Amino acid sequence: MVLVMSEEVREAMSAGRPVVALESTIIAHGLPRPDNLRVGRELEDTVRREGAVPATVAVLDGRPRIGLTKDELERVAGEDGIRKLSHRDLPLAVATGASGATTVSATARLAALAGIRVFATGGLGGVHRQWTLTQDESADLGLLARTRITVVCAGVKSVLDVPATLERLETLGVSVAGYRTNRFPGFYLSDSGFPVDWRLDGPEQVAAVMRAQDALGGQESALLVANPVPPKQQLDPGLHARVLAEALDACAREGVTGQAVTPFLLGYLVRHTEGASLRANLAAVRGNVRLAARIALAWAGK
Ligand code: PSU
Ligand code: MN
Repeated sequence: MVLVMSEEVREAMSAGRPVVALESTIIAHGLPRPDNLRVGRELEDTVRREGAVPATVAVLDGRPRIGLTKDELERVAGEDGIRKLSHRDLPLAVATGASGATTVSATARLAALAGIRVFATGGLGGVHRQWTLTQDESADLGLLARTRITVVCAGVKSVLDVPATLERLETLGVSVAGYRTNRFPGFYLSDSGFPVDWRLDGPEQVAAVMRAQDALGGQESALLVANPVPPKQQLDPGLHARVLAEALDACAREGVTGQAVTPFLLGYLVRHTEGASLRANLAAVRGNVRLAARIALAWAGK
């Protein structure tokens, strides 16, 4: 087996106990140092407090890891040159012995390979604004169209073209539901301004949808549970709109492209909102991790 599972994850999996996969790109490239290490640990502890086992995913020295030790998490958070790995990068990283943090697409792929069904992140990747010029669409979408996993997220990142991303999710056949809301969440914002067709109101109901996916068969697609950041903890919408417009300008002006676009925009927002975007991002991720643990418990029948 090419995967290396931590002892904690291996034991939980073999006992049928609830496990939640966590991505590592948010730690290595989505959050500023040194806060990122503390957040990585805190998210793992949140999963444990809810009664599930965290499986933070990354690739170290060419070995895909499902669940990290303390030292391994430190490497992901602090190592210079740690790469950002999308699912297409996995064979290259494995064969060349590279180390990298995994995006939603790579984490979902490895988690599914390990038999983990529930996964928490902040905001998904999607269709970037200016898609007609750049064709920049995150690999997250295509991968989730063919991976049977439940992803708890605060919608898609608000730096993206949200309505275009919702259309793509529909075309690709990815099931999407709001968690206790009929509005699609907007990552830093509780409401993206767009509706969502389905609403789920509890972990048991989410688990029932997962069972229905399996019973119906067909395309091995994901279920997105879109869980909004609480309105009191969201980024001020006016500030968000203003700073995001500046960030998009700066991104175009500086010629940032490819994998660097998302970290550039998120970093710009952190610096130009005096950390308010970071606080909203963290509030969203914390809520998602907690909900994912509860869904994993319901799924495991605990
Ligand atoms: N959510 C966050 N912060 C992040 C990301 C998600 O709160 O940094 C990461 C995820 O790993 C996601 C990636 O898969 O950004 C998308 O990058 P791209 O747009 O290059 O596909
Ligand atoms: Mn991209």
